[in-house]
Amino acid sequence: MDDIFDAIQKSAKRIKDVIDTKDVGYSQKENASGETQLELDIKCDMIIEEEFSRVACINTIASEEKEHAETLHSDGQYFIAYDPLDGSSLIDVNLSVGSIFGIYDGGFGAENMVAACYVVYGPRVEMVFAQNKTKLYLLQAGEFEFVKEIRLNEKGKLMAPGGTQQNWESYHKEMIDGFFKEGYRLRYSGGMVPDLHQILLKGGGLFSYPATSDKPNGKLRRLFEVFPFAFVYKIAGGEATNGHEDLMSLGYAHVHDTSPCFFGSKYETTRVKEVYAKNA
Ligand code: AHM
Ligand code: MG
Repeated sequence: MDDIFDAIQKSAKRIKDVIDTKDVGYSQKENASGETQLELDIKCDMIIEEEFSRVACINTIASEEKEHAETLHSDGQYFIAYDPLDGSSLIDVNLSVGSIFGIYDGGFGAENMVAACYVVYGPRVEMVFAQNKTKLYLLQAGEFEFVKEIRLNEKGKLMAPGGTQQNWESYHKEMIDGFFKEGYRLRYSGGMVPDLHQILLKGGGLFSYPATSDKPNGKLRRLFEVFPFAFVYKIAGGEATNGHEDLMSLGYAHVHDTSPCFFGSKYETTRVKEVYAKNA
């Protein structure tokens, strides 16, 4: 696992350099989810693949930018699913973006997840690594330094409600409105990494990307986005649900499968489950 941690750090430093220097024009390709891939997405994907290919314990990788999983070392123990540059469309307006990694032992699937990690490229570069604890690191003078362990409060103050509101279910809208009436404050940039990072570091709240009429299975991908953040939040003392089930109890059929998702502290996720149970 140390080798993987090291390869993620190397990738993050290289990605930071690319973000700082690379032209961000659109390329002509589409990724497996049918979205336009930025040249930057492809470059970041290549960096991570290159770093992971040097780590013998990594068996197979799956990336948001690759249609299929790829085997690197057939006798390796770990399977890693990653989103090389989540929120990359925010780069041209200079908002924060991130890389997300889910580390699985013996095969992909939430039940095999043993660690999860994300990197936020903002005014500073920070990394959160969750294994038996959720730990925050800061990139300083070329090295990632441990800062502190992160723990969520039972109840937070922030609300990050994703998805197009016009396409929300009415009970979902009522629930979100209810949180705002209770005093929650809106904090939504459109990048799940900085949005979830903010909630984690400010003690709690709720991030949601629900099922909507245009996206009945949500938008966020299980292996690269949903399971890793579910793991990070649960280890930090929070919860992660699709409204009915724990996100970590879900399976997947295809590498790019999505799921509605809610991540937060216990107070808010308990409300989500109550509201969704009534409207099943
Ligand atoms: P991406 O992987 O193509 O960047 O998409 C994922 C991003 C998340 O960071 C964010 O929470 C979500 O898409 C926002 O979606 P929307 O634009 O529908 O609000
Ligand atoms: Mg993404």
